[in-house]
Amino acid sequence: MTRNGIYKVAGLRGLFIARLSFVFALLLVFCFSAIAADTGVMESWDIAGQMKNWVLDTTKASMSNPGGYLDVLFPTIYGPPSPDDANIYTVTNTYIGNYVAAGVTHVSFKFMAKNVEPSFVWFCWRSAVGGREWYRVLPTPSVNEWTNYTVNIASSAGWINSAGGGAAEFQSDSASVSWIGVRIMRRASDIEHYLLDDFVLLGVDDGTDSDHDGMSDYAERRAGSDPDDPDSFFKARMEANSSASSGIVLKWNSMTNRTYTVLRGEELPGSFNPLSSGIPATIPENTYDDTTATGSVYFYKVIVE
Ligand SMILES: [Ca+2]
Ligand SMILES: [Ca+2]
Ligand SMILES: [Ca+2]
Repeated sequence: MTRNGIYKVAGLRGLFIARLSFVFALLLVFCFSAIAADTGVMESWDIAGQMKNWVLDTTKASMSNPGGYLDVLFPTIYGPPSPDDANIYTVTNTYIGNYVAAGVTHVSFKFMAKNVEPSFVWFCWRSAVGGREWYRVLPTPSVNEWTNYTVNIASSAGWINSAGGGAAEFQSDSASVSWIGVRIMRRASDIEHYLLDDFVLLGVDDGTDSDHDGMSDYAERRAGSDPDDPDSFFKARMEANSSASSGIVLKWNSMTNRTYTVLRGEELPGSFNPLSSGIPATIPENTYDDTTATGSVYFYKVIVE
C-alpha cells in the first residue's frame, strides 16, 4: 500500500490492505498464462533506415524508418478508401510460428495517425493453413499522438475470419501463424501519414521492470501503462460511497482498448466471485460502485481482461 489510498501492482501477486469506514481489502491481479518462446522481443526499429524485414504491400504508400519507428506515407490523395490500402506486416521468425506452443496471449504495439484519422485500422494475422486471415477492428487511433494497443490473441472472441472460421479454426490456425501486422484503410481526404512502434508478442512475464515502478514491463503493456515512465502504472483505490450508508466505490486508471472484470471475495485465501465483467474502459478512470457491500470484510480483484 502506498500513500493516499493508491494501490500498485507489484509483480503478479500484489496484495494491499486498507482501512476505510470498515475493514476491507483490495487485491489487484492480472490473469496471465505463460510458457515461453519468442515473446517479449520488442521490434523497436531503433536503427534508422532498417525495416527489419517488415513489409508494406501497397504502391500507394512508401515506408521508411527515420529512427525508432516505421513511418508510412501516402504522398497524394488517391481515390476512395479501400480495404487493401496498406498492410504493414512481418513474416520474420520472431513473430511467426506456433503461438499456442509459444504461449502468446497478446500483441502490443503503438500506432499513430500523424495528420488525419484513418477510416479504420485492423490488426491482422494469417495462418499458413490455407492462408486464412483473422482480423480485429481496433479503436480509432488518436491524431498526432501515440495510441497504445494490446490485442488479445489467445481467444477467438471478437476475431473475424472472412472465410467464416470459428473457434476450432482459430485454435488450429494460431498454431501456424505465417504473417502478422496492421492494415490501414485511408480516410482519403488528405495526404496521410501513419507510424508504428514497439511491436511485441506477450506471453511470459520475465519480471523486467525497466522504470522500477514495481510493475513489470509485461504487466504494464497488458494494463496499458507506460513501461518507461515510473509515474505511469495500473493503480486502483477505493472510497466509501458518499451518497449511501453502504457500498464501496472502486476506481482505477483505465486505458484504451481494454475491458475489466471486478471480483469480490470474503476471505483470504478464498474464492472470488465476479461482480461484473466486460467492463469497458471509461478513460481516464473507471468507477465501480459495489452497492451490495454492507459492512462485512471484502476483498476485491480488478482484472485486465
Ligand atoms: Ca521505437
Ligand atoms: Ca515498470
Ligand atoms: Ca511504468
